[in-house]
Amino acid sequence: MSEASIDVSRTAAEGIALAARRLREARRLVALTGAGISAESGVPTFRGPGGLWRQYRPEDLATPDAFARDPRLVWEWYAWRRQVIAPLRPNAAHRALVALEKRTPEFLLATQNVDGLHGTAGSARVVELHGTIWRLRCTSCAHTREDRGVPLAEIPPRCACGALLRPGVVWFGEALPEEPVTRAFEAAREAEAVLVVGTSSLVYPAAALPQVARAAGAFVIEINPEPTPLTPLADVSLRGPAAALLPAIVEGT
Ligand code: BV8
Ligand code: ZN
Repeated sequence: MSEASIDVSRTAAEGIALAARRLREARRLVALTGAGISAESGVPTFRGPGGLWRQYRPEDLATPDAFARDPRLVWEWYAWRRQVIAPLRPNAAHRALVALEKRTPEFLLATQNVDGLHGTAGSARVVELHGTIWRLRCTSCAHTREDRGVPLAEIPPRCACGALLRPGVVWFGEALPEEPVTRAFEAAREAEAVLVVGTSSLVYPAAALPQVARAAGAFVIEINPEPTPLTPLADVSLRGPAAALLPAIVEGT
């Protein structure tokens, strides 16, 4: 039975203090982030109010079928997202995770985000479970490159070999990159605490990470303005925005 279900009257301040204590005591930590941690930097979340683009849902565009059917449309969506994200900066929540990483002997940040803001903020021990919007890779040869050019020279971009380039992200129905997933789940099995920030906990296998950590005995801390399917499993679930709550917790550690 998680502590959250024992004392539902706990105030936010008590939750923050408990989370801060657990993070201070932990030598082995895993953090899982989703689109919500970048919301206060201005990045539209996937499923929130700003998540729609023209009349399309992300789930309809972030698939190999959509790309095969209409590569130009899918690239117009990614080009728009690159254009929106390019000028944006990390926020206090990204920076709080950098501070936490520096003071935790074994720390791993697993992000579902493709915006690259954790790296820009200075996170070093980070795995991008769903890839990055700043990488392009060829649909035919092995060519892959980092490309932060905004706007892109041509849409859809093409490889020197003539084939289409695609965004270096993981689409629905595609396997996640093996090395980041292995690192993330190994760390989750060893973690004493897992910090879950700004994710709707709907997309697998990323959403399984906190559950694996919990099954191995980790203390589960969630930060989200809304409840999620993870909330009933969390030891502490703090209702609020990451850029306010995360610094408060990390400063308390
Ligand atoms: C796989 C990259 C198997 C691209 C993304 C049926 C058919 C096919 C597949 C499936 C199926 N049923 C289930 C599946 C599996 C599927 C899945 O889980 N689907 C879900 C929707 C049910 N998963 C997959 O397909 C994965 N692959 O299973 O492959 C396989 C195995 C072997 C061989 C072949 C195949 C691939 C999943 C990855 C998909 N790619 N993105 C791109 O970004 O363009 S997922 C997409 O959702 C984003 O990456 C995003 O990060 C991720 C999760 O969303 P969130 O980050 O949580 O964002 P969201 O908007 O949902 O929520 C934001 C949250 O923040 C909210 O809770 C909100 O309250 C909160 N918030 C808002 N403001 C703040 C805040 N929090 C804090 N502070 C704030 N200020
Ligand atoms: Zn090529």
